[in-house]
Amino acid sequence: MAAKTARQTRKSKNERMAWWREARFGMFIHWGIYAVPAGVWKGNRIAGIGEWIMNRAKIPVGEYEKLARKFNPVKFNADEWVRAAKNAGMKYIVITSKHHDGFAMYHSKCSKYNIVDATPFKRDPIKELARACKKAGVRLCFYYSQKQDWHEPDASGNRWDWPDDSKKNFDRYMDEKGLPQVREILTQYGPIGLIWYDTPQDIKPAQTRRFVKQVYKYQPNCLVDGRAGHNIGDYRSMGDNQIPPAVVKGDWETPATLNDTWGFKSYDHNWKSVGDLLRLLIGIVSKGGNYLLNVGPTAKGVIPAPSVQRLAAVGKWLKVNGEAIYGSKASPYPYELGWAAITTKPSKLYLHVLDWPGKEIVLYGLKNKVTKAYLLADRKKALSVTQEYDKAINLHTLRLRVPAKAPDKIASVIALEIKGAASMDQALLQQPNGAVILGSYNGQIREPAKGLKPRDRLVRGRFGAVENWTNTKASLSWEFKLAKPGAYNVVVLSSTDREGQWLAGHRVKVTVGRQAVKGALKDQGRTWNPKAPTSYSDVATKIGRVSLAKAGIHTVTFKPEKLVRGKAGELKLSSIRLVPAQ
Ligand code: FHN
Repeated sequence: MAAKTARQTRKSKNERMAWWREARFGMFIHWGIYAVPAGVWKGNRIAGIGEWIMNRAKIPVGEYEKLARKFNPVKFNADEWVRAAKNAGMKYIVITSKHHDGFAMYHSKCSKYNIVDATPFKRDPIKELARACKKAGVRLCFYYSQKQDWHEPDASGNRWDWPDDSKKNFDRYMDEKGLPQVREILTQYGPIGLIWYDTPQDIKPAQTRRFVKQVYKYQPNCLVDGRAGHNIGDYRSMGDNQIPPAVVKGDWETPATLNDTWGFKSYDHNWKSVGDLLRLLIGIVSKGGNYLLNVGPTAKGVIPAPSVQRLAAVGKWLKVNGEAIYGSKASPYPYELGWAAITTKPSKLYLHVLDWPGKEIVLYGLKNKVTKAYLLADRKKALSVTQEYDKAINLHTLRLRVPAKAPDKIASVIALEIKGAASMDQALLQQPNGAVILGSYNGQIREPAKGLKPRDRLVRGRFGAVENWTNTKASLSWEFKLAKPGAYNVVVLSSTDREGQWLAGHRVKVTVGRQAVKGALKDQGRTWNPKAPTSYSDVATKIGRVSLAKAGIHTVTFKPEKLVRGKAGELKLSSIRLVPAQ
């Protein structure tokens, strides 16, 4: 009967997704009894993310369970948490109702292993959070680990207590704990925005379908994230901290950390700066995604102050510039601009300027007529606009007169009111400061069709670099449109590994039209790669200079000539840059 009612009241996909598409920015909360050890077990710091301590330290269930008795978050205040989210400009909260450790952070009737029955706290924080969210107009959503449950012999993940996989009966686990708990979280706390399943691992399609149907059965308009398994769900989840290098069509979200852990770790102080967070937010939204940014409260129930402070600063920026984020759509330009990012709304284009050039802003490629331009920080003052079109090279140029000093030192947003739907040149264009950025993610891979083993083929890495340069038969090339003829230095940017290790010495050749420059890669300076988590960076090597006499389309090809091998792995090419020579 319930299922029938559900079907009758289910809205269309667009209607169900509407709030989420409008929201763009949400708070992830990883909170559990793993906050008690906070990354330290028996005096040893356990490497990796905090909520994985049970697994990383192979803590037997009987011992881990005892943490519940020490979990007494007396400082927990639901209104304060919701205020932190609201102050940050976040529109939804996704909290771990049960993570991989199997401990329910709400009052579960089908497992005593929950915060009300197993801890001295005895309160149901989810009930308090639901009330606070309702009051503040923030959507409450739940994370639920559907396949891994290290507390249960029939679920996945705990091989230190139950090594024999053949004895596991996952359907039994689903019937006895998984599905009943999903019913509980959907029936005990009012309307839920979405269920965030995670790590489907080897779950079978039929099992995923049961988990997803369970959601729609009890709350037909609740969304399901992209990690339920088998590409079933309402939107796509990127990998953790994964930012795609270019616009991605469809609905997607990046779950991301504020430091290097999800669950609280007492000694992880590697907080991203406010500038990093804003650049990530703008970068994600300009590519069409939602940013789900995590906080990991302590065992006392407090969101760490460095998180709260940074979030408040993001919220302050959003108060001025939120129009360019909430409900906006991805950039109509398919490449990263670098100096700026673009979002759009009907008849509007927002230019988020990250490197303020002073006095004049030039944007290439916008085809629409601009009827009005102003800073979101100073809406009343119209900016003077000129638009030109160079027929010979088919190049549209927009010039804006702007204040010499950036109104915001991280990102200043200019709103452009335009005629018609935003439309931009789809060619890779030179940057207004003269640089040409050829990102590996949009380079064309050329490799012999035959004779290369699959393991020797190039791959596109998660953060846009082209990786696996194991041989000298492959190349990467681009076409771009040059606006300003002149002399250019050729700079190769290659990525470090996760630990910041990088291998020097690869000999490479870059051909620009008929000119070729060659050289060995050496570390001449590093830049943080904003698309990757903090530990990655790009290493720059200038390998020569070319002279480009004519404006218009040019071709660039990158090819390795000799590759070296070492502990830091192979070459990972991030981009080639042509930088105006002084
Ligand atoms: O294993 C989990 C991890 O603990 C954390 O919850 C993240 C958040 O996206 N998801 C899994 C790893 O991808």
